Amino acid sequence: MSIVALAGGVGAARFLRGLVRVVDPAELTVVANTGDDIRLHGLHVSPDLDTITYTLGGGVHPAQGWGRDGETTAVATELRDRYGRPAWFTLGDRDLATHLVRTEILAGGGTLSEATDVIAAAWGLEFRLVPMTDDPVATRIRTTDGRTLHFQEWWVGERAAPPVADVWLEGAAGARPAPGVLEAIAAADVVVLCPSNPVVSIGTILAVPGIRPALRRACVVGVSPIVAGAVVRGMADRLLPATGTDVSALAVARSYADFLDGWVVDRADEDAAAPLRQLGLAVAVTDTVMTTPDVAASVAGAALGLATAPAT
Ligand code: FO1
Repeated sequence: MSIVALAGGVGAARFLRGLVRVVDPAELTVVANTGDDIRLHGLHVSPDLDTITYTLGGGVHPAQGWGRDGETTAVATELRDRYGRPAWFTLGDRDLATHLVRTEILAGGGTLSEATDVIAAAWGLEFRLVPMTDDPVATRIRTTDGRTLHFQEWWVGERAAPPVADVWLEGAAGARPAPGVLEAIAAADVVVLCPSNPVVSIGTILAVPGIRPALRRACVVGVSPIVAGAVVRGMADRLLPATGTDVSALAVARSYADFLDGWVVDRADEDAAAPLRQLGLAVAVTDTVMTTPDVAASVAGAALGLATAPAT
């Protein structure tokens, strides 16, 4: 059974810890968002690729969900205190090794996919991890006071305080799916949308030309990232209104209606099951807040179960 998972950052990584327990990782391709990528101190940082790599590779900072465990910040402190470099986005000492390897490969003419292969192999990942594109893209936020910020400037730099007027993936028009992405989707028995941010994680993957049409031809199931009208983590509730989508499991499923076949919702959203089924979706209702890998495995099982079940 070949599986493709579309993934963002922390929520996706938590879900993937369960997914790899219920499928053969050798049959799994994870397509990760690169709209969060940012160039800092001359280094190419890919937060969502790294969050997935560190979490599934066993080296993530457990409380943060991003960055390395046992991290230190000697270099970041020196950059700030001795060299007066910007310090709003902290790169830890161990994390820097990843960005140095990635940047070295890119500087040598390699692609982001090639760099990802090297890093994933070093972390012993048993599934295939690919960026959504190897082309330069960046998620941009236009705030209601008229400024245009890089996603990280808004999310980290300004603590997501400024109200958002618009969100888009800069560079999308010229971006091509990374090698193997469309082939993996075409060959997949099922494509799973991880419970990631519908705007700046799943939405950005869908913005890469070719991916959304490919999903329309595939069996696609997803896990709602919204529970009882709220996010489990992150800031989707701050961004969904800017895209005209209500903050609800039902509204997010509707926004995927042109390609979605099944949707897993939390027990708190049981009342969404009937309208979702009227949309023609297969629906599973279960505990979706992934407090442990066991829960994540049951959520993954519920999602995969929709792929084989007839539309109920
Ligand atoms: N998030 C923060 O709130 N503050 C940081 O200084 C920070 C640094 C950082 C460095 C590397 C990395 O991969 C992620 C980092 N993040 C930080 C989290 C990052 O903003 C998020 O992981 C994603 O971009 C959104 O899911």
